[in-house]
This record gives sequence, structure tokens and C-alpha cells, in this order.
Amino acid sequence: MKIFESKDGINYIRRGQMIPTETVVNMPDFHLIENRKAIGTLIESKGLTEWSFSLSANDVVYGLGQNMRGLNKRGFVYESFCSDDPNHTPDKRSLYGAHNFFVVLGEENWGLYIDFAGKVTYDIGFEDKNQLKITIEGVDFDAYVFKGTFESITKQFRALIGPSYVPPKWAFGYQQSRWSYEDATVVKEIADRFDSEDIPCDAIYLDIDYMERFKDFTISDERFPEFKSFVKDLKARDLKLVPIIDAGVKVEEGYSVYEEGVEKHYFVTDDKGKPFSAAVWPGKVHFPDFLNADVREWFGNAYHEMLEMGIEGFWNDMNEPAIFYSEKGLNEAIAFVSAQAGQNLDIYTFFTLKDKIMGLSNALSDYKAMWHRMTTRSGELKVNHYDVHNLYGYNMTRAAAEGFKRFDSDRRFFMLTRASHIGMAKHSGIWTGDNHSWWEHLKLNVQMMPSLSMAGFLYSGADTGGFGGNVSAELMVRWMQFSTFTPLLRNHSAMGTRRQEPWQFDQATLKIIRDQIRMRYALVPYLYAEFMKANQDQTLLFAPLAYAYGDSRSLLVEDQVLFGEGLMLAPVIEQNALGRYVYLPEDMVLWKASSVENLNQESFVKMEHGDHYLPLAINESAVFIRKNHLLVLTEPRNRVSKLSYDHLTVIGYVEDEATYDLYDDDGVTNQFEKGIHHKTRLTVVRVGETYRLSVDTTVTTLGNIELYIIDKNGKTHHLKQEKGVL
Ligand code: MIG
Repeated sequence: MKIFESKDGINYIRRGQMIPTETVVNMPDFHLIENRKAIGTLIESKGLTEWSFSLSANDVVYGLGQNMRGLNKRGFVYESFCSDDPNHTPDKRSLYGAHNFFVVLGEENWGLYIDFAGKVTYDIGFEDKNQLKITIEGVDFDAYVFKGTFESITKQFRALIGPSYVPPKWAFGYQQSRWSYEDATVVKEIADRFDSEDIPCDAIYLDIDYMERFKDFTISDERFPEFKSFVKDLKARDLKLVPIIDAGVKVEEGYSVYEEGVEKHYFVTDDKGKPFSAAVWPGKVHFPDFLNADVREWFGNAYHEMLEMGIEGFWNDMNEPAIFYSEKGLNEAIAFVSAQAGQNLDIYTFFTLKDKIMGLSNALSDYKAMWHRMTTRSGELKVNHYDVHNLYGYNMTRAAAEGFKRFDSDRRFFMLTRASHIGMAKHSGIWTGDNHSWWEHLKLNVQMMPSLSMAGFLYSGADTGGFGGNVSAELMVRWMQFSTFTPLLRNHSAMGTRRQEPWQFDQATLKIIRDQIRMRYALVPYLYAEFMKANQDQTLLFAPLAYAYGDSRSLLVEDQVLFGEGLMLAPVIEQNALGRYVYLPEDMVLWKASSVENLNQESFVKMEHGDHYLPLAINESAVFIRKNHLLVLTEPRNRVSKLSYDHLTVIGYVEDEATYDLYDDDGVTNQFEKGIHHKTRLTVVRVGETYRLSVDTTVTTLGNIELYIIDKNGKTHHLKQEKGVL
């Protein structure tokens, strides 16, 4: 095993010549280290690589980005293989993303990133509790091994892959979606209802219903007549529309995207070199070959027409790619079924028949029958889809992101995608796909956010309330309480399920949800600052407790997470629970957050290190402020653009001194990349029996600041600082 080392101690292992993923953008200088003892046990056989490591009894394994199960991944098998599977049940091994980065903490701390385009399987102490066995479906790959603390390992990894995608600031507002907002009238009704109910909202989504027969980049004239002025009218009210784009291009004579794609050989081909035919929503489709640079440019430019109409962002769907059936697969299945007609089927044949039909979607045999003309630095490479499967959605979204750059290089555009690879984190955010209105999926959401942060997917969130199935008022409320902190806060649901816009519930629930969304808006400056700093400093936005606390209990906490530099969240994730147990690794201040309107000295309670049972009424969620940290709120408004620094509230748990840097910028351009931003440094210092705030700021519109500072005895000091005093 040839091992290289960088000056900050990253070990780099190169096996053969990997298919480029363009994930690592900041490659440090590496030098070969001679006679270095191997890392783990690596065996190549039959085109596969098996790489094993031993785990100590108390090691925990965090990471793998978007995947099933708990924060600590030990005890199951996982795959990196982008999968369109809307049933996220515990037996599943993969979801929509392929994120090959994990960290082992325990006897020795180390992290591993496998830079590879194909399938990787991780048996993390499943077959053998003390073994971590990785199977890479190939022999050509790069790998990076990190050592250090949890924080330094994740920082080094994030530095390697470069900064994450940054959306426009309005993307931190509340977003409403549903598959079945079928026409402009319905969408306008939704918009009006938010305003008449006095519920903040910044964006409404257009799902596949807006297109003409599910054709990408078309807009149904019948259902969305005068689309351009519709977009303009909503924008005048400061509401954004976010249309969906699917990976498959409908096969239809006269449809320009299809015709141009065929003419220029832009589609993924089959074994015979013909465009590969599959069926998704539009019926028969071809898949653009996003691994080819010309195709990316062509597809990326196709977004421009809607950008010209005033659209500011999109969501890319079905880009694993999802295949309902392929022509070949369907023909074979039909032939098999027909051959059984009139027969007295034995049970095994019956099951085979059933599997033939059930197995039509997302069949590996289809992926293996698809071919790309991949652009690489050394020319065009003919590659089988299976070997680059995890790069497909990534490159679809890269096509869009590069298209946006060509449209306006200084503007930020909104972008979400479903399938992803770590290399994509620089181009777009992700939503976590088709979850269900199940309490288990609220928990999964809580547990997934830290591993997404580790993988660089800072702008992310789940379908709040759940996509499939019917949500109860209680689950909706509890989910909103958690999603209040996720950068993407989107309520989305599937056609045919119970409606879940805020007003679809009883009046009491409506009020709780309104208060909760208002709280979110009050938090936006703080959330945005935490987001931007996490991106610049390569820190985790969401983290397991072990990120900041070294005690052995913290390593095992599965249902509490750290948010940013100063908070710990302990969401209620169980039906009928009116409270929960919570573990405090040190003394903290609890805010039973229910609304930002009636804060007073009684709103904050200091709690001691250790275990507690915490009563939490349905409208209350547990937000903990860590020692010597500050939390900043502003006054809520109904749009992100209306938020200001006119009146800030600073809540802090301060023994002697705490400092907070409230980052801000214009929220719409990329000027921040050049370091152009506002900084407001808030410092709270104890002076005898009271506290003093000092403010160092470049913001000219800073107004009065109200403070709730909790001291080490648990006493709340309520202070006000007038503008003039600053
Ligand atoms: O086969 O466009 O994950 O968010 O609403 C389902 C319809 C296709 C899957 C996406 C979901 C979206 C839905 N899509």
C-alpha cells in the first residue's frame, strides 16, 4: 500500500487510476512515506476491494451522510448507492445520496473518505461486532485517512472538498410545497392564505403538475397561463416560486429538448449505442448524459428561460436516476407473464412472476445497460453507468449550477437536489427525499442532520410533516419544532395524503404552528450567521454531542444534537409524549421555546449537568444554551427580506464573559466570497452583580438591544441597551 502524507498529517492512498469525481478541490501537497505500515487490511479480488479495520469495544462510528439508522452507525450494513426508494424502512441500506465519509471515535480517532464513483458497502460491526469491513466495487479509487479530534478530522475533510453551497438568504424562510398544486389559481390561493393567516412564508414550490405532460422546461399554458406575470405578481409580494426539473427527458416528436438531445447524441446510450429508453412520469424518456461537459452546458442553459421569467431557483428530482421501467425490462417481464397464461402456476413460478413485475423499477440490469461518454481531463471516456452511478444526480445539479453561473455569476440561485454525491455539496442543497409522516422519520431527520453537516451538506432539511402517509397535528407540531433549526424548512407532502399546510389542522394547532414559524423568522439572522460561519470555518452546523463534549455518555446520545456553536436541541420525537429525558454534559440554560412574543425573566431556567426529565407541553420545545454562549433573536416578519436589526434580543448563559459574532451579508450576491459582509460582535461581560454589553459592528441600522442574561446561579438579568449607548 502506497501512502502519501500531507504536512498536516492527512494520509492519502491512491489505488490505480480512479474515474474522476471532482470532489476534492483543495488537494494538499503530499509526499510518499516509505515503509509505512498499512492502514487496515486491504484485499483486491475479482475487481473488488475489501478493506477491513478493527473496532475497539467502545468505538462509535459517525457519518455516511444521508443514510438510515442512528447517529452511531455501528451495528448495521450501509451502502453508498443513490437509490430512489420511497420506503425508508430500517432494513434499507441506502437512500438518495452517496456520502463516503465517516469518523471513528474511541480508542483512536480517525476518519476516512473514499473518493469513488461507484458502489461502496460498509459493514460496520454487523457480521462481526469488532470489524468495519468496506467493500468497494472497483480497484481504482482514492482514499484519505484523517487523524485528530472529531473537530479537526471533519475540518480537514471539509477543507479538502471546499466550501459548501450557499443559497440566497430568503431560502432560510419557510417554504410551502405539495405534489398536486395543480394550477396557478391553487398556488395563488396558497399564497393568499399565508398572508391572510398572518403566517410567514418565502417560497411556494411547483411540483411536476406545472409542466406540460411532464416535459422539462415546459409550462402548461392551460394551468399556468401568463406564467411570467404570475411569477412577477408573486415576486411583487416577495414570494418565490420554485419549479421542479426531472432527470428524464420525454420522448416526443416536436419537443425541442428531446429533438436536440437526439440530434447531438446527448443522451445516455444502450449497449447498441441508441439512446437508452426508460419510463418515468412523462412516459418514455431518455436520460441526458450529464457526465459529458457539452451535455451539462446544454442542459444548464435550458434553465435560463425560466430564470428570465423571474424564477430564482429549482429542485432537481428523479436523478438517481429513477427508472419506473425500461423498455427492455418491460418487454422481458411481459414475455414471461404471457408465457404463464392459462397455466396452473406453481407457487415458485408465481413468485418469480411477481418479482418480474415488482423488480422493474430501478433495476441494476438497466443501470448496467446504460453508457456514458464522460468528459475527463484526458479526453472522452466511455463508461458504464453502474460504475459512475453515484455521479449522475450530482452532475445534473452541477449542470444547473454552472448554468446559473453563466446566467449571472454574481447572483445566488436557489437549488435543491435529491440524488447526491459528496462532490455535489458545493453546488446545491439537498432535501432528504420521500420520508413518511412517521415519528421514526422525525427521529431519522434529527439523526441525519449531523452526518449531513459532516459531509458538507449544510443547506438541507427533510420534508417537514412527512411526504408519504398522513400526518397528525401532533407530529406536524413536533416536526416543526425541530425543523425550525434546519436551514431548509419546507413543508412538503405527496398527492393523495392528508393536506398539511398550517391551516389544515385545528385552531389550536394553527396557532402553535404560526408561533413556531414566527420563531423561525426571529431566528433567521442567527441561523444564517451560524450557517455562514460553519461554512467558512468548516465546523459542523449540526453535530453529535461528542463534537464538543469528551465524556463517554455524550458519545452515545442519539436524540439530542448540537446546533452551531452555542445550542443543544432536545426535540420531542415520540407520539403523545409531553416531555422527555435529557442528558446535559454540563450545566446549561433551558429555553422552553414556544413563542418569541412573551419572553420574560421566567422563560429561562438554568439546569445542572446530568440527567433530567423535562416536561414539554405540545407547544414547547427544548432549546438549551451552552455555557458562555449567546443566542440572538430579531422581531419576526412575514418575509425574510423584512427582517431587520432594529430590535434584537440577546439571550445568554454567561458566567463571566461570552462573545458572539453575528455575521450578515447582502444575502443575494456572491460578494461574500470576497469577504464582503457585516459583522456585529456582541460581548457580554459580567461586572459585579450585573452585565455589560459591548457591540462592535459595521451595521448602521442597529437598533435597541434587549438582553436576558442568566448567571451561574440561574438568575436572569433583564437589561436594555439603547441605541445611543452603543
Ligand atoms: O415519483 O414529483 O421526491 O418530492 O413530490 C415521485 C413528484 C416523484 C419524488 C420527489 C417528491 C415529489 C415527487 N417525486
